[in-house]
Amino acid sequence: MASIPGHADAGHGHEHEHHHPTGFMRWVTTTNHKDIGSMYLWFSFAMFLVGGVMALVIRAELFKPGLQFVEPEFFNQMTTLHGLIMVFGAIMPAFVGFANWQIPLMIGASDMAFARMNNWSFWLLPPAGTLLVLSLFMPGGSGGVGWTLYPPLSTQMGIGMDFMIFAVHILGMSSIMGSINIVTTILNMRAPGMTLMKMPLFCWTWLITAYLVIAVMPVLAGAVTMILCDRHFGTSFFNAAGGGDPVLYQHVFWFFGHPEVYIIAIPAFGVVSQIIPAFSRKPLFGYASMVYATSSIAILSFIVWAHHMYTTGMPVAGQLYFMYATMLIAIPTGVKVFNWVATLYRGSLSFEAPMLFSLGFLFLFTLGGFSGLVLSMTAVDVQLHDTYYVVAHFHYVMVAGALFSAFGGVYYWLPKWTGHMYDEGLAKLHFWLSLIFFNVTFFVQHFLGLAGMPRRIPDYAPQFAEFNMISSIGAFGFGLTQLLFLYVVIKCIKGGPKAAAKPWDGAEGLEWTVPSPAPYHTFETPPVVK
Ligand code: CU1
Repeated sequence: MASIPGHADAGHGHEHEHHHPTGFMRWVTTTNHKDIGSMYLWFSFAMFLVGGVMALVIRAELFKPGLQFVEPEFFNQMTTLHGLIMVFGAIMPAFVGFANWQIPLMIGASDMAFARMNNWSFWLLPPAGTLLVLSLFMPGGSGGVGWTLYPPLSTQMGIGMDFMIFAVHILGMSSIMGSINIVTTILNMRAPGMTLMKMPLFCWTWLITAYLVIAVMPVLAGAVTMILCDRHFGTSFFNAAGGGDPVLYQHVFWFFGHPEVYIIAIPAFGVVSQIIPAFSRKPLFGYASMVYATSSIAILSFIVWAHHMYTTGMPVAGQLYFMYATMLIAIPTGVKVFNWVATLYRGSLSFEAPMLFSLGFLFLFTLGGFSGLVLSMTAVDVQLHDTYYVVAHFHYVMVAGALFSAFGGVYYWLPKWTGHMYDEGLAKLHFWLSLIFFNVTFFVQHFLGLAGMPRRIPDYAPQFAEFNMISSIGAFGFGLTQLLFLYVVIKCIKGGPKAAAKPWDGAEGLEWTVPSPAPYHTFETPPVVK
């Protein structure tokens, strides 16, 4: 214990006075994985609200045809920042928060391997989030590039782009350091007897995700650095007039971008793989096949990137390759979905909020997978490219997939984190309202896309009016519902019925997917060293 530098709970041999900072300084200086996990989760929620307000600006403008509330230029900045903030500021930090809280507890480690780097990983996030938002206030604002920052627009627009490039660099550093911490912790700090194939599946999914992060975040950094060079240092990577090619950016970006989809999805798989067995009172079905399927998804995610680029004019051989390679991912994904269903089969099921969100995840993520399969087909995608069908598809994966899983994880672990039970009635209400409003918002967007409505456009032809009105009503309902989530969480932190050592009828004992005894640092014996 004492060998871990800066561990907040551990007394340091060389420190004569035991001064523990309190209040704000405690959070600034903490090296404790639980503190840092909480900060990640709160930061993520704050960014979720910021990105959510931007989504509501978009949906308000699209409520009816014509221009109502905002200028087209501002609308385009909203689509750009909404995407960047949700991907890098909300979803990724949320799952790093879960990793910080749970991985040391699950593998029986005293803390994360590099406790001080952990602090730094987190504290890079607030300045990066601030830079993203500040880009809005620069001359030209955040531009209309979208979260993908495509040239030529990104090489020509105002100084807001430099803010976003800097933010992406810092966010990348943060997630790479977080991932190095996770890999090192899992590989070096497991309790005796906990072999890799005995780890709770959440640890496996993060181990795999961390490798993805370390592999592709530098690629994104390279892509935006090339934009920076084209902007300020006279290069022509993406400038046709100087011998470059804007399509090169798309290749580099999506070599990062597709694995990024799985950086978001795979930890969500991990959370759901903890919850479904606990509320089925059965061990996870097909543990080993889950590990292999998740690894296969991660490997395949590197070789499918150009399915985002079918309309750039690829050779037919390239189109066929990327189509079939993309379809291949459905196989290991199917293995996972069938394993979750088999875990449910003949289980002793109960339907508390974590289970409800996991079942919502299972159903709706699979639907998002199917629309992904539709889009993987080149001939179909050429029709649907940059339409609302794509927007509907990836929101099923990102919101009903990653976000629902995160909600489930918060409710599942909240009794352990706070010592209190949350208000189950309100949490169930949160689930049902989220489920209904999510589908009201996004299901109709499939129809808009099939009818040809383009994405990232502030105005539209009158025939799209009805579905847009429905979608906007759903979006405001979904947004308001999340204030209920905030209320339930705060209420639980402040008090409520005391949570039992095993709040879910002991079923979470199955969190250890093997019959071997749990490691000694479980929730029951928290690793507090005086
Ligand atoms: Cu992709």
